[in-house]
Amino acid sequence: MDIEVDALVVGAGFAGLYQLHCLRDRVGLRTVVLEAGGDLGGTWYWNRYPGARCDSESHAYRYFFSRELNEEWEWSERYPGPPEIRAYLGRVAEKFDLRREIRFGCRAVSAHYDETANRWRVETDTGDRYTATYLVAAVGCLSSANIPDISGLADFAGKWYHTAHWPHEGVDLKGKRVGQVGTGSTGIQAAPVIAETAAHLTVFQRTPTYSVPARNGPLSAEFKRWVRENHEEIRAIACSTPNGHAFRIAKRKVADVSPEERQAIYEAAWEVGGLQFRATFHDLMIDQAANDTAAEFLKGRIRAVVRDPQTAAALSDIDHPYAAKRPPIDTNYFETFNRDNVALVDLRTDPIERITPSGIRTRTREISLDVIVFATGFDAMTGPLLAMDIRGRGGRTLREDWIAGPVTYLGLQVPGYPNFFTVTGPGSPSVLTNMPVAIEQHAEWIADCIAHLRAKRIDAIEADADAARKWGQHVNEAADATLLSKAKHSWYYGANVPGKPRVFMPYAGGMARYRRTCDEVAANGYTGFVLGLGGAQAGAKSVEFGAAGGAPGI
Ligand code: NA7
Repeated sequence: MDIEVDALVVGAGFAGLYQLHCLRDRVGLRTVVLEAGGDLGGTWYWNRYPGARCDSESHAYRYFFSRELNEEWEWSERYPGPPEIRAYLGRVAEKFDLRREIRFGCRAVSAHYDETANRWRVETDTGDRYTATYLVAAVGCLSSANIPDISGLADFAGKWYHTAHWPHEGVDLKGKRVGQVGTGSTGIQAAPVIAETAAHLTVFQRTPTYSVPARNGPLSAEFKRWVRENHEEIRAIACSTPNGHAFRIAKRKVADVSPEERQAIYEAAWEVGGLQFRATFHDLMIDQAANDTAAEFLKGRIRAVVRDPQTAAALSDIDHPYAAKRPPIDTNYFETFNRDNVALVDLRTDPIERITPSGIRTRTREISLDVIVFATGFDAMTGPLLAMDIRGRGGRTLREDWIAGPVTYLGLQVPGYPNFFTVTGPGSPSVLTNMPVAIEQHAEWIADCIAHLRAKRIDAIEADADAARKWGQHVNEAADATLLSKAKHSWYYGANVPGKPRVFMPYAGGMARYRRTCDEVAANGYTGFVLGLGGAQAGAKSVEFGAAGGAPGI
């Protein structure tokens, strides 16, 4: 089928849904959304592993554009789980009548820019062909699963699963010997729940990591009322913090308080739980000595909880500053290692050699397994974009153009790809923030930009190559101004995927500052973008981003 639309959006998660609403209902475009999954939800459609839960607190994990929507929706727990998030998105789709524009079970496989027609030609795995003036990738940052290439996997006689492709009908782990590879945010959520059902769980840990208790629980009627009545205040905080969460980062520095006060502050934050721990001091992410104090506190907690000294040492021997890699939050993760049916394998001293038909063989032993769970993360940020065959001007491919790492202007556009936008693309704060807040800002900016083009009868917008180069430098400088640059083996640098270029991908300058930059760019006539084909109506190209630094998100 050949279908002509004004705008084509790829992905029906938080980003695609809101982008559809903005483009169709605010700008008035004929818009279609392509979604590979069988229903709404994006990451929450696919991630159904045991213990899956959002790390953002529910009162801020939502759209803020509609007060009415907020009044009609109540989260039940402090951190929502996938079924409740899917129900929320279902409610959004129903309220704004979004489903009729979404084609489920339809994956965009290629998107080629036709220079002569100034149109995007998109093909799907269902054989449909779309032609669109505007193409928006709302494909998510963490949607391309990273399945490690460990020899022997094909011969494994048991079952194996990646957490991001968990079977919708669930997996019965009762009585099974389970091996879990990976101890990031996902593995830390999964292990305690798997251990409750499985006969035995072996956790294979490559890099130990910090974790703070999530302290999940049902929300009180009083809190729910407070959320309903304080929509604007919560929104204002989430839009003004570097991380898009609805809590402020303390202004004090670690050195401003005595060691006793510091200890009391950390203990109180530990009791509150969650990502707010990162907000205890202003300089945790910019000063190594300050960070060391938080790191020591958290390592001490691991040693206090885990009874076996060897296991405690392996779990707490952490080699990077706190929050320099994505900081997980957990429910009884370290406590799980006190169970009789749980064991830890430290891959730094005893690496995996291969998978055998009956389990995993490390350098020193063979561990028999019925099930392997890969909680091994994602080909983050660039993976979902590069999975499509995207071609811009002159037939150049995005894969060629990003061979040394992603090149974007503001994480919104790529030079050479007119009228192609990315929601929370590489070079934007994205994964360092509470995602819905970053998504809302991008979707609105893109819609306003397209409305501007149409009002002024401008046929195209494209990132200027020089502006993108400068933005790339700024993204690097912003990371280097923080301790994020001290964990070069993080997925923020693409280090978890063999062969991936080591480039810091998200923007660490903070969401609030980034929002101001995007607003200024638009207010000044889209500086750094070329407006109109051939640059006849080029926007002013001079573009300054100020000094890097500041408190990054988490
Ligand atoms: P992460 O944070 O990338 O964690 C993946 C884990 O898997 C991490 O412990 C990795 O160790 C480990 N891993 C990856 N590849 C291997 C191989 N080949 N062998 C052993 N261990 C491996 O992904 P998550 O899904 O936990 O979290 C992603 C985001 O989702 C999270 O930040 C939230 O935003 C939600 P490594 O640290 O690379 O040594």
